[in-house]
Amino acid sequence: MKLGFFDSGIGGLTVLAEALRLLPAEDYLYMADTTHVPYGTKSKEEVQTFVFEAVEKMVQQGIDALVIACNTATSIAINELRERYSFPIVGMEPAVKPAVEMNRATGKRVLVLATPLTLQMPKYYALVSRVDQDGIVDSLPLPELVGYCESLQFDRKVMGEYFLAKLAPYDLDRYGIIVLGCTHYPFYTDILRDILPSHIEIVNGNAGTVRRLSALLTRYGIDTGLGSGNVTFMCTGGEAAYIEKMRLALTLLR
Ligand code: DGN
Repeated sequence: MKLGFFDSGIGGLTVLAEALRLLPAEDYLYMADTTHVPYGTKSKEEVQTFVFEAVEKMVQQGIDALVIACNTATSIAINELRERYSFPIVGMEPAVKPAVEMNRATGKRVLVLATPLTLQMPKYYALVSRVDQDGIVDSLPLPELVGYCESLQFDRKVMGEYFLAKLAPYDLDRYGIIVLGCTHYPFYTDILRDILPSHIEIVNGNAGTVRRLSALLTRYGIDTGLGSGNVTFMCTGGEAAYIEKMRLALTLLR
């Protein structure tokens, strides 16, 4: 049994790392679309085509379930993928709902960080309209951050200054939670922690996604617990150096 994880680049590794913690006895195939990363600044039609092509390559390798470990790709292609394939498919959703619920008692606001494309999609608009009755959710696109992450730019000073500049227009005393709505962003959780006031919580949807995956495997009657946590890495461009980069990046998360 093999679980497929897909992202444009290394972002989905933050979800895979959570899966390796919660479901350690499975085998994994991780695919990065290195030919087209980053997605968040491209058109909806382009990204949809890229996702279909990459997922088809994964299907040819034999996968029993798929996690679209990318908020951008999920908001653009998840419904069509579910129509094409009969195995279980789980997507990402910015953790806005739990954040709003957690903040209800404090009266503080929620700030969602994500790619421009995720924040522009009707799926995101529908999510916020559904869960944000009190109008406490603000959204901040970070178009450069996936690029920084892909080049393994984790320097605390450089990235701390980047986040401080982006957050400067916000009165952070009014916020209780920051939602990381892109799977690349949890690589920066520690750096964000350093620069944010201590009352602000940082949340992401990774554990929720893995729990949904686990529930779906049970519902589909797929045998679990028979693997060894082995991860096979692939990328659409086939670059050996990128596969090494993915291995390295995963060690940063474990
Ligand atoms: N990791 C992707 C996401 O969660 O949206 C970012 C994709 C990209 O290439 N911008």
